[in-house]
Amino acid sequence: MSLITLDRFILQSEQAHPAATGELSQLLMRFGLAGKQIARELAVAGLKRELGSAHTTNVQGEEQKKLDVLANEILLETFDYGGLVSLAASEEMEEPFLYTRSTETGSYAIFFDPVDGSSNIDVNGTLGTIFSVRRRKDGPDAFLGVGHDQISAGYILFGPATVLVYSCGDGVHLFTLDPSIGEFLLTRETVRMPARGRGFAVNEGRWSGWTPAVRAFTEYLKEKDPETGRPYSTRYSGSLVGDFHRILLEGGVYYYPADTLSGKPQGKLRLLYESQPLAFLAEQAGGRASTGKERILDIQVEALHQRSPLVIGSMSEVTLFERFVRGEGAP
Ligand code: FDP
Repeated sequence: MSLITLDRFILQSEQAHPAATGELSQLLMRFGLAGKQIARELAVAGLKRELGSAHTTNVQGEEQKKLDVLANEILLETFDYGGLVSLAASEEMEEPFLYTRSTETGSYAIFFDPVDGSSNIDVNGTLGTIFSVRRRKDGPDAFLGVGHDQISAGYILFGPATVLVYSCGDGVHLFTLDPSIGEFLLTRETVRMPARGRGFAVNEGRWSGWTPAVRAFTEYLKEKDPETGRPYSTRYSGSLVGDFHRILLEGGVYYYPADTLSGKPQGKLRLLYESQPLAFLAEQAGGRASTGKERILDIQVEALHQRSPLVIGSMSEVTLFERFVRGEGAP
């Protein structure tokens, strides 16, 4: 059986677009390279005593772990040659990083969350890197736009295996790292998210800050009703990438709603490098992503670290969530 590496798959996919310059292909391959480097650092961080706090906070006031900072540096360095990228923005940097050597040539802007699920770092839990690619725009607010501006998005999941999932708008494709040859190999092409699942992922400890509609939806999922397949099972890992990956494969729903008691009226997740890239993947796989009222990809981003509530997953559960928000309840 011939092995289809990530690079081979990307190059073969490029042939379907005769006008392609090859730049996007190069850029996507670089995310594969960065993913391998981050995976290596995560695997040995405990041995090298690189776990724990960096004793700094990011722009959102969240504690930065040493590995958040290291993964951010790896990603920045990965795109610092070849003239592909003019701007990078990340959860870990207050302002966008400008690649001064590529100001004129770089056709792309990239956005990433270097280590998603940071609270899992010190306990050897599931982690992820989320990325998004847009065409470069000029001007001081070059990152502003809507989620539909994304031309590619993906994530790397660091679990028992390291998995890379991406889409360029032609379906969602899944690769698994084979450590023995140091290559991501195609394991599933054109992944389809089940239209309905049996699990839900939410931090229920935040219940007291939720709206009555979100509470009612959660209660509904937990009620016993064999006819509709309830109760659902709770599956929450503390890593959005880990939880989304399960939902991509098995169906179900993840939500991080507004939480007024914790001072998060817009929820916790950031549009540019968390919600919109995963929304792009969800829709490409046949699922949905919403705030509860509005499609995530339709949201006009007005600030680099802008947050919004997120409900993402199977068509059936996301639609049901929206019904509860409108006060309609279950059909
Ligand atoms: P984290 O801040 O720990 O990096 O990115 C936000 C995120 O992780 C998600 O991955 C995760 O689902 C969520 O926050 C966890 O937040 P709570 O601890 O509030 O549940």
